[in-house]
Amino acid sequence: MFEHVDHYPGDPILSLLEKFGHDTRPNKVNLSIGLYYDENGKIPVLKSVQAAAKIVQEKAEPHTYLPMEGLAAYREAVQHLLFGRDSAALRDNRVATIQSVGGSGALRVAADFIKTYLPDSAVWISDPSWDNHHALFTAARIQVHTYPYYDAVTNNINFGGMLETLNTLPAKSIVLMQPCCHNPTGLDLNHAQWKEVIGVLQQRNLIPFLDIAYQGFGDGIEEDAWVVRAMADAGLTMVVTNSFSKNFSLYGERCGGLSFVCPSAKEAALVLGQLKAGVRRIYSSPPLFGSKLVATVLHDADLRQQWDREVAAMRDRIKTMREKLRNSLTAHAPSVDGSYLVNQRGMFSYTGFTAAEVDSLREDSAIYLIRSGRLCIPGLNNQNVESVAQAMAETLKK
Ligand code: PLP
Ligand code: TYF
Repeated sequence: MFEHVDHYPGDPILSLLEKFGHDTRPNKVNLSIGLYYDENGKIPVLKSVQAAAKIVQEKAEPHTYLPMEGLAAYREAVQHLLFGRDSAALRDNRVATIQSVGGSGALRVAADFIKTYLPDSAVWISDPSWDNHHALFTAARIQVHTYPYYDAVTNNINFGGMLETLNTLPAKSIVLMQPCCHNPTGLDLNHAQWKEVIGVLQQRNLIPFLDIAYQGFGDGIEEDAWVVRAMADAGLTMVVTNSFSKNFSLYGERCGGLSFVCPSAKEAALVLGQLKAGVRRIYSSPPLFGSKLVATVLHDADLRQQWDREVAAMRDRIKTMREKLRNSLTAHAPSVDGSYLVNQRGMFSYTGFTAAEVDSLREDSAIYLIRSGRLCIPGLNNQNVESVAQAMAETLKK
């Protein structure tokens, strides 16, 4: 019956994690999958989230269904976090927001909506981008194209190439961009460059799709939402997907959001209705527990402050590890320019290492990067950063 079913080779990132698990070398270092690890190599349970869990537990509310669009308090918190409390779009009721099954679920529900209501629009993603972007839109039968983003020669953004391509796109094309901490390159546009992009989006009547999975890991929770707010304030019609997997360390609770900023309150109401219908057809309603945790933290002044501090601690540790790796690498290989390590932001650095160099690091030194050369900074700690730098320097000398 199922002989004809295609073999699934697995997700390259998750397969590599499995391989790491089977590696028996005691000094092995995992710098592959995008998870935030603390200084002790553990995935943290945030104190603010622990306190919220206690509050939720003590209330002992029934485990009832959430509505299709999710928990109201959670949806409001998502809106304030992304658009700011004083957002004109929110005040005018022009934003339709649903709770989603992680950031991935938001992307898929958005993709289904786009396929139905903008059937002629293709999606343009950065080259490179998170691999799953391609898969999620293709699954919804949407055409996916890429715009230039990473310049391997300069290890920087090819902004000219990006703008040139955006300037050729037909009206109503969807342009997927990451507001901060770009996965996989760690390279973000600066404000001046974003302003230029906003100009092109307006001029050509393009639809920005902002996917923000690392809010707070770049410059700060508010700061990292800058372009979301700039685009909303510029009056653009746009889609925003967000994930709390990383900044709440709530990976498995599947907490995300999907927001459409619409030209009018009437359109926002129509869009919300169809997003609910889309959810109903796929999974009916989102999970309850994680949404209560996030809503509890974000609506309680003390817990919110505690969360801000905990996100700041994660962000600062990432920055410290970037500096330490750069300093040690420069000490071991003075001719290597390691400045990219401190110029890139968020969880990831694109090292420019070739697949052969990544293989050599893994086979000779038990250091695991993604074959694209992506290095996940939070896998570093004070115990391993020196030996990683040394191995990187040796690999570059080979
Ligand atoms: N978007 C980007 C850029 C990501 O890196 C990720 C996950 O790491 C997601 C979306 C999906 O997030 P989630 O794990 O919440 O589905
Ligand atoms: O890019 C990453 O490493 C994260 C984690 O199927 C991830 O996005 C990787 C693969 C996957 C889900 C999450």
